[in-house]
Formats: sequence, structure tokens, C-alpha cells
Amino acid sequence: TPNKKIESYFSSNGIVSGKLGLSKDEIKDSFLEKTFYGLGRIPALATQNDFYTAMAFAIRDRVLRQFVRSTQQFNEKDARGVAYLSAEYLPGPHLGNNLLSLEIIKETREALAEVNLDLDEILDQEVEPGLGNGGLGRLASCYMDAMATLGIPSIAYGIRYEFGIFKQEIRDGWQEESTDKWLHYGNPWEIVRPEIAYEVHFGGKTESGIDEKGNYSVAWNADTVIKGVAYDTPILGYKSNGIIMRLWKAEAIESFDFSIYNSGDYYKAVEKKMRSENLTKVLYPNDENLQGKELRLKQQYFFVCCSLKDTIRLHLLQGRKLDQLHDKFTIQLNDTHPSIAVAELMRLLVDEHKMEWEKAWHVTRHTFAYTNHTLLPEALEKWSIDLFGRLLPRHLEIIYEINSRFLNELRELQYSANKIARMSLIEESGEPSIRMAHLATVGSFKVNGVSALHSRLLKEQVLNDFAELWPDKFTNVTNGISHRRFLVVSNPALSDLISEKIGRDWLTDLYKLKGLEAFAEDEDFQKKWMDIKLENKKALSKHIEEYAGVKIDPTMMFDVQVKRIHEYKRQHLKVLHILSLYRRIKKGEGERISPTAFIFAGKAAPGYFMAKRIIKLISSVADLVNKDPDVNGKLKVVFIPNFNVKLAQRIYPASDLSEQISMAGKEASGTGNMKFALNGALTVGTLDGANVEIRDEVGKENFFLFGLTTEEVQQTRQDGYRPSEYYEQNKELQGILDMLISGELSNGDTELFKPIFENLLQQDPYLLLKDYQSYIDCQEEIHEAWRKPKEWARMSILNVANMGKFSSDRSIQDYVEKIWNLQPIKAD
Ligand code: OAK
Repeated sequence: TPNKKIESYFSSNGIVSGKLGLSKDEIKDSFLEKTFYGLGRIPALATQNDFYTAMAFAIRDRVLRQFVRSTQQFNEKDARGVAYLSAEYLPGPHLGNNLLSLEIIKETREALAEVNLDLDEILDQEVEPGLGNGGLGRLASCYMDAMATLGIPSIAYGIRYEFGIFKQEIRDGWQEESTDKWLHYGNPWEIVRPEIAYEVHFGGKTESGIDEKGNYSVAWNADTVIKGVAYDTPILGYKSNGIIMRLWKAEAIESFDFSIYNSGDYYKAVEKKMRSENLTKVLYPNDENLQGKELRLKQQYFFVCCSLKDTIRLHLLQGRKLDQLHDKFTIQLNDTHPSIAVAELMRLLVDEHKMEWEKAWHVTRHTFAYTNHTLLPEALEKWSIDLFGRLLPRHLEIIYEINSRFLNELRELQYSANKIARMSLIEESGEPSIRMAHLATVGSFKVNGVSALHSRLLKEQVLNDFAELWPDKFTNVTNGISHRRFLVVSNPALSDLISEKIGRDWLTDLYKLKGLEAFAEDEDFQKKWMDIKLENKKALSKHIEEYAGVKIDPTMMFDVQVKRIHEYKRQHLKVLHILSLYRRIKKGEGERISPTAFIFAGKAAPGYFMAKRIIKLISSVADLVNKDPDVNGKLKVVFIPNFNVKLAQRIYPASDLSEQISMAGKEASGTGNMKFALNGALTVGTLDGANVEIRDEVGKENFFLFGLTTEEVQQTRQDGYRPSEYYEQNKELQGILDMLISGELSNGDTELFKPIFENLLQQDPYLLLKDYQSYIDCQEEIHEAWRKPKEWARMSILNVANMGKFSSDRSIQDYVEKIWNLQPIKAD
């Protein structure tokens, strides 16, 4: 029963209905109060981190107010909503973004200045939650920013990993990993909800029988029970709603096992608790490479089970019926990591809520929608039947039942045995396993790829049989990025310059940037534009000197490749280019090379041999080039350690050239490409992922294109590709490749880079040698363009002016129209 007194107090005195932001004095008062009462700190003892925490608490109060208000409005309207399920999130630092959303950056800066503190130093204290590996996790967070801003009734579910993506250090050129202790200083943004907790079962056996009502039913007698507890972080939209990111932490069901405790073995009793908590200890650091580990499957089921039980609770709380779940919710699956949800929802409906199978299946397949984020075969999730059955015996039965009904439908359509085997949810060849992408596709009403090209390839290749069977199920939603985080917050000087010219409407409608086209030729504007770039480059140079020990002249061209290290992304193609320039300089043929700093950053999966070797190669090339007096500072190479959202926010604003050079057909979309272009970097890229659409938007004359198309890649394969032919025929390329095994890069060690050399000569699965010459020619064009600063500035401005399409606001609008079919509710 609602407490009317409290409700009227809430709404009458401004707790919920007050204004959005705060004045300078209110911020100061609140900040000082949090320092004193919130942390119990006297100024003499307070550290910068205390001040950051106090400010975070002060701001969180306001963020929560917006969240409460949004929830009230969503509930009043009985709105249709989205539950977003993602095993990964990369929110980045919260404070700066929340200050922007409340429109109080200036006031906060002034309030702190009055007490002799500097906002930038305070912002720098924040340790970001690294709860994801790369693109997929960051996309989820960009989407939360947009969902909150647009007023999409939504909740985002995930896992509260105690240790996120590892911290990367570079020692002697090699990547070294250490644990990411992001919770070490506490986390002022989250609120634990001990009362929102669910039991999750594992293992044991199933037993079928007849229940009290005489119906056939299945009981799952699990042998392990773990509790999932909700930790909520409010995510604020720009000047609007707040939504919740609800992350589940695993806990033991009882703190102690009393039977063991009473027998006197205290340590053994506690051991069980520790084992339960292991479940959410650490994020698997593999990006697009499946490991098939039991703990990973446990993590997936654990968070899916809690999230579905919570969604059902929210649904029933509104007085609705369970068979209307799909009318009120879409559950969006962020790749297949949460796709066990299809079986779990069936289990909850059929076993726990006693719904009949057909009805439950109708609800299920109208509730889920599935986003695919990769075509890489090694990333497509499969779980061995053996492992799966041991951990989730009931789910295995349910999947068999779904499959048997599905295959019967296919038989009725007269499909061949071959085709039926191809489409089955179970792979029979080799070790029998469950194909999670098939489960997600069969169990969803929509399936989408993340760029036009990727969605086409998904339909034509990986899910071709399904797309022929259900053509209307397949759609595209091109990825987008939060322009508020990646331009307004991270590049304030450029944002102000833009707003001076075209006003501030672009903060909520990125297409408004088109207005900048009118100033592309304006020399005064160009100068201001490039001056800001230079200032950002100076700031990055400082960071690089401090963290990578390399001095860089900020007037050089900053040629940047930052992303996970993966062979398909071809960081080693960039290395071949650098070595080609180096060799030209050594031969005295370097006059047409513009002074360039090559900047790399990104993490390699700890078990990925080739990726780690590529990092070592970059470091070795850096040593050679940076120290050679003949190069005379014309080239610099640097690998900045520990790429994360915070570092990314420094790098994009300082970049001149964005390297998007994956082999065509491999990068599902890319989102870094959008962040660079939004900050005025020009792109050199293949026709892959969203590069295609970026080039369409900015115009082909403002984009440096090279390399094979996806069709040409396929043709090359069909024709029988022999990389050694390119090595034989292209003498420059030969000389560069020979350097890898000459010992020149490795203190005489001819073995160190042999694996890379041999891989390229013998297989070259990502066609570096085939694309090499086209890349080198394109780079020559780029170096020439850099020598015409006005031209460059014009192209840079035109790139930014045409980035409207790549806001995550547009992507979310697309999801609303093509998939979610709901009404946004903007906070008033
Ligand atoms: C990671 C693990 C498994 C499957 C996919 C991924 C992943 O990160 N994919 C990336 O998703 C991004 C967001 O859609 C895309 O921009 C990247 O191209 C894609 O590699």
C-alpha cells in the first residue's frame, strides 16, 4: 500500500518535481556537505579522491531524482518497454557525463574553483568500470545514453564483475596483464538492492511426473543454488530521463553452511560461500574468440536468470498477465551471450508458471529480439552438449524440444536432410554442441546486424537459411555513438566552436551539424578549427610522454589506430606501412613523407599468441624508428598502454588520421571509426562495416579508400590465393617482410617475428599482402593532402558536418521503429 504522506511530500516540496540542475552555490554546499557528512572527512585530511567521491555523491542525488521521476512516469503511462540484456558494458567515467546531462559543467567548475579545487583534476580521479572487452560493451553504454535521453522506458541488465577487463602494461615491448581493481576505492555511483535478489540453480537432475492437478510436469532438482543481488547504477540522459543499469553480483545463499559449521569445520563452511562468489569475480577477456569455459556459461545463465525473473516481477507488479509479456516488453539480446534466455523464459513460463508449451512459445518468440555483432566463425558461440547438460539439464531438454518442433516444421516444408542438419540448433558433427546463434534466431521475432554491409552478409552467409525461411525477421540497425560523451564531454573546445556557429541544437539532433558545411571554406574558421586540434594534440603528447616515454612534436600528423588487437583488424598492415616509410628514409627517398606520429593502443586477449606478438612488433618498430638519427624525428611510433574509455576520450580529439583497415567483410560495424570522424579526423579505410556508410555520408572525396571489397575477397579465395607470389613480385614488400626475420628489429633474434612472417607468407588469412600496395598508394595520397592544410581543414570540417547519422540517438530511434514498437516518454 502506497504511503500517501510520503508521496505528497515527494511531489510537493520539489524532491521529485524540482528543476533539473543546480546553481553554483547549491553545488558547493552539497559538495561540502558530502565531504563532511558523507565521507566524514575534514579538509586537512581529504585527498583528491575524497573530493571526487564527495562530488560524485552530490551529483548522484540529482541523477537519482531524474530516475525516480522517469520511473513514475513510465509506470503511470503503463508504457511498453525494453529490457536490454548484455554480458558487457563500458560506461566510461560517469561524473563528466552526468554534469553535462544536468547542464552544470560550468557551475561545478566555478563552485570548485571557489574552494581552490580544479574540476579537471577531480574528474581525472574517477576509475572507470571496465565491464567489457571492446566494441560490443561500449555500444551497449552508448545505447543507454541514447535510451535515457530519448525517454525509452528501459532497464539494462548485466553482470557486476568484481574485476573488469585487465589492466595492460607494456614491459620490454610485451603486454603484461594485471587485475583491474575498479572497486578498490568504492563506487559512489551504485546502490545495492539487497531485497532485489533471486536464486539461480545449477546442475542436478530433472524428474518428470504428474503434479497435484494431474498435469504432466517436470521438476528440476538442482545441486547448487546461488543468489544474485541487484546493484543499480543510474544512467542519466541529456537534460531528461534517468534509466537504470542493473548488474547482478553472485552471493552464497547462506553465508555459512551450518551443518558443516556445527561440525566444527569453520573454514570448509566459508569455502562454499567463496565458491559462489567466484561466479561474478572476473570478466573473460576474450574479444570475438570463444573459449567454451564452464564458468562463462555459468555467468551467462546466472545473469539471464536474474534478469528474466526481475523483468517478470516488474511486469506482474503493474498488475499485468504473464501471457501479455510480449505486449509490454521486448527483451533485446546483445549478441548470443544472453541467448540462453530463450530456454530460460520457456522454463519459467512452462515449469514455474504452468503455462502450456504452445502459449509459452508464442510469448517467448514475440518477446526476444537478437542483435548479431560478428561474422567471425571463431566468435559464434557453441556449447558442448555434455557441459551444457551437466550444468543446465532442464534447459537442454527444453532446447531439444524447441529443436524437434522446429525441425518438424522444416520437414513439412520438404527441406533436404542436409539443409535441416545445417539449420538445426544442434551441431552433430564433431563434439555435439548447441548453436547459440540458431537458438537466438529461432527464439526471436527480429534479428539485426549492426551496419548495412554486415546485415547483408548475415542474411547472405551465416544465417542465410533462416533469412530465406523468414525474410521479414531480418533487419539492419547501423550502430551509433554517444556524440555527447565523445564530442561534447571529451572535446569541449571544438564543441564550443561548433555551437558558436550553429547553436546548441546539435546536442539532441546531430543532423544539425550539417550547418557547419557553410563554414568549410571559411579560412578564419578553418584556422580556429585546426588550432583546437593542435591544442588537443599537445595535451595527448603530454600524456604519451608520461605514460609511454616518447616525445612527440604536436605539429606532426597524428595517424592513429586504437582498438582491440586482432589479426583481422590488421594492425600489422599498419606496421608494414611504417617500415616502408622507414626504408625510404634510410635510402634517402623520404622527401615526400609528411612528418607523422603513428599512435597505437589496444588490448590483446591474454591467450592470443599472434596478437601479443603484434604488440611486441609495434614496440620493436618504435624502438628502431624513434632512435634512428637518420629518421631525424620525421617519424615517431608509440604504443600507449591500457586503452580504455577514459584514454579514448583523450585520443579521438587529438587525431588527424583514423585507421580503419580491417579486411573487408570482417568488421561488423566499428564504432571507433565514427568517434574519430566526429572529432574531425579523416579516415583511411576499406569498404568494411560502417566505413561504407561513413564514406557515403561524408562524400568519397573526403575519405581515403583502399583495398579489396568483400566480393573481391571472396573471389581471391576462390582463385586460390598464394601470398608468396606477392612477396616474390613486390620487391619493396619483400624487403620489409625480410626485416621481420633479419634480427634488425629484435637485437639479432631471427625467431621472434618468424611466426608473423610465416603466417603472412603461407596463409595470410586477412590478405595483408594482397592489399599492401593499394594501402601504400593511398597513404601517399594522404601525405600529399596533409601538405595542403586548408584542404585538410576543409575535409575535416566536412567530415564532422556529415556525422549526423552516427549518433546513437538515431540508432535507438531505428530500434524503436524497426524492432521495439514503443512510445518514448520524455521527462517534462
Ligand atoms: C565480441 C564478442 C563476441 C561477439 C562480438 C563481439 C564484438 O565486440 N563485436 C563488435 O561489436 C561492435 C558493436 O556492434 C562492432 O562495432 C564491431 O565491429 C564488432 O567487432
